[in-house]
Amino acid sequence: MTESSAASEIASWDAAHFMHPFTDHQALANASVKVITHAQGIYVRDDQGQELLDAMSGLWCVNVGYGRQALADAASQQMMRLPYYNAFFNTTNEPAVRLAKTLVELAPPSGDQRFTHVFYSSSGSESNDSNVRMVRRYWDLLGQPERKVIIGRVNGYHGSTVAGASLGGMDAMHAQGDLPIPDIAHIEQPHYLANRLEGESEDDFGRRAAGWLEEKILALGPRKVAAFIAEPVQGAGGVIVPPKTYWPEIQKIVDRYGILLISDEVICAFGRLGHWFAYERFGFRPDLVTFAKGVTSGYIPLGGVLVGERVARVLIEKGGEFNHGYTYSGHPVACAVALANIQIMKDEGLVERVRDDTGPYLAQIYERLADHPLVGATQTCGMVAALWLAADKASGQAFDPHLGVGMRCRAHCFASGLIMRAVGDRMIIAPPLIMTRADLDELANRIRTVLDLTMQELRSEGIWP
Ligand code: PXG
Repeated sequence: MTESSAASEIASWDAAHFMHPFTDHQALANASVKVITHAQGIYVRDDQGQELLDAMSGLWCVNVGYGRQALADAASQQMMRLPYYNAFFNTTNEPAVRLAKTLVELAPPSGDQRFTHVFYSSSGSESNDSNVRMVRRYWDLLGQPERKVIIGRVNGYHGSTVAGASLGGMDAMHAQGDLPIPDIAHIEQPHYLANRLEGESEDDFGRRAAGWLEEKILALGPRKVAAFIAEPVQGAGGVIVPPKTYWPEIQKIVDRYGILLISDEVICAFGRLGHWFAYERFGFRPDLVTFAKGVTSGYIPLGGVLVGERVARVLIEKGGEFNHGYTYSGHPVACAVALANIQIMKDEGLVERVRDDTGPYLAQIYERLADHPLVGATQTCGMVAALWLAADKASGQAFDPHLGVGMRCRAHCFASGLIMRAVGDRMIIAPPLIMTRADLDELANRIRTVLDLTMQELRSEGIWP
């Protein structure tokens, strides 16, 4: 069998049997599927031999890049020593313990509390389900069972399970399957370009956007509110970086009403924003921190929650048995890979590199890309960035959404060997943290090329002057 006949079989079996996540399968059948076969460093390769610069790190996760022998070795050695054992019935395993200790040591103190414990799952979605269980149990144990409502944000993303999708604020997800579940509420996102008032400064907007939390708490009744959950920087929503006044004001409000604060750092932790955990960058003090993705650089599924002393003490000292957990909580192979991944990040100084060198350099690159006629605005934070494609740069007028300008740009990206994601007309990236300045220059060249190609296409159709 030749390689290409094998490839066409894979594509037809894919259409016949594989139900993909978040996919319109009829549209996929018409578009034809791309089979990714290999990856090395910052590049992935498909079955046609095309090499693509992966500026999305897979799906916001391959922080140390592809092809790391140390991670494969950690997995295979752990598989041969102890591939699996549960942590339910007075048993434990060494990688899970070592990783929990490592994670709480990496997490900076959250105000006057420390992170003391880790609850493990296998994904971000499950971790947020665990958050819902822990938050409700916490308030029950404190004799305030009426505190049930968890407030999330419009356009926030917290996963795809029933609880995760409910906490998130994606209309398209809520429209399928009667979501959100009861006792979840949402406030508007701190998206300056979309939600500012005429003449309002970014700082003023940040404080006003945080004020929506207080308004919601008061509308619900403060004694009914259990927690607020948010991403430090919204990822799947389109890389929306809040104004610097936002998080300090949110902190004041959660303190004022005594509600728990959950920082969903599934994307933002493990160096993505130049810190091990993003709450440090924004200076707020969460009680629970959701993690997944970058903890293993996506080499193997692992997620979890860092549990601060405030919650851990109540659950442990007052709670008795917590009737919640997964077969794979503390999976030894996943935890061994995470330990090896964190070791690579430490040895190569990747967190500091993003904070002091490549993060600021990416910001410079995006300032220059903002000059492109098609770009209405840019935002970066550490190693995430967004380019907003606008119909009129001067007035900031958006394109008619029916033109699908973001999707057109994404098609040019793929054709030109670059992976960027389109969220509406926001083109977003989250490149591997191993990228050097030279890699980022190459990325900038490819981005400029696809912007030019997109502009030419719009011009040829009379959409652009
Ligand atoms: N929280 C956040 C902040 C996330 O970004 C999850 C939770 C859920 O994690 P799992 O491991 O259950 O997928 C995520 C995941 C996108 C996209 O389109 C983003 C995610 C997942 C799928 C697609 O950008 N983030």
